[in-house]
Amino acid sequence: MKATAKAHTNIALIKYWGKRDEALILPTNNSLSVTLDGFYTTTTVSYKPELTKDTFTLNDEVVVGEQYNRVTNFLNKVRDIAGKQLYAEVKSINAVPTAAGFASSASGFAALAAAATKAIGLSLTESELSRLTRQGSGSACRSIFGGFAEWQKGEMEDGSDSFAVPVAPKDHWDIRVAAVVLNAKMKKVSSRSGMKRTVETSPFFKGWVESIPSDLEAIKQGILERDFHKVGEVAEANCLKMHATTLGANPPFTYWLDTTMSVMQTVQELRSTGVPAYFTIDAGPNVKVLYLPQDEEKVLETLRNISGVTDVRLSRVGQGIKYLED
Ligand code: 2P0
Repeated sequence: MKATAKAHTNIALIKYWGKRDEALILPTNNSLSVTLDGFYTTTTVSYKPELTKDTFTLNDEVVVGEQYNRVTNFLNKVRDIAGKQLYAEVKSINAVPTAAGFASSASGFAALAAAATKAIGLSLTESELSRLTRQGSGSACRSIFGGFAEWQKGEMEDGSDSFAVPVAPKDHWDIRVAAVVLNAKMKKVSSRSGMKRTVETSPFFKGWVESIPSDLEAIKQGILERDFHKVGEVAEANCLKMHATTLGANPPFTYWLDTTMSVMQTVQELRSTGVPAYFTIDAGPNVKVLYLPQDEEKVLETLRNISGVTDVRLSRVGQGIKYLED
């Protein structure tokens, strides 16, 4: 009744931005991401008859409140599927520096889903695991797979066809991602509430959704052909479109800070000097930069010299869910 799993974060190149069903976490559009090896969560789940409720520690600290509720609600789904009403001790270690602005919910829920289902005796296919993981946090369903993965939104109202599928494995292509950490702090609109406000109020949301199929087709072709310019161009434009929808929301908001803009402009300038580098940004101010291995030194040096940048963390393409021996 005990299992440990490791899952990596992912960065979306085609963003998940908008839900059509908030309870089931069903998205309005397909998204596509690359799994990253530098940032991961390792989670051990042990079901114990003596427990009267679930317990959850993150980096050895007891977690309570909303974060705890999301974990225990997710475990309820696992218990329902298994038909076993046993409480669990959940211990997670995050190797996702929160300052790097990577959503730890992706690696967190992917590792939790894998460990919780294995420990309770379920043996799910990767598709089944991805579908279940989605109900913990949407972007997490893509972290079941390594390399490049697409979350297919599905058509069914019950979410049965909404899960991620692999697009290309880890070893298909050695691209790199630099996470650029900024020193500024801001009052954060969570991705959950930000996308909700956008869906409900932004007149740009319709255009966002309509633009997804052609972006997806182009980026998948670019990935399969290892066409870095194509992948970078589509990813950067898709990110800008996502962020444009927030400016149209009521009340309007943006995740960008002045340094976010500096990094974006520096990446575009770098590109004009012949170094292929492209940016993408999630629901926060930090920027992720895509580049090729041969340009690592130049990209790193350029990013580190931007005023307001405190750290740059590098990552390669990562693997999918891994079960560890207890
Ligand atoms: C993504 N983001 O595709 C997009 C891009 C943020 C911007 O997925 O409500 O934490 O748990 O399903 O997965 C962040 O949203 O939201 C996210 P929930 P999640 O990575």
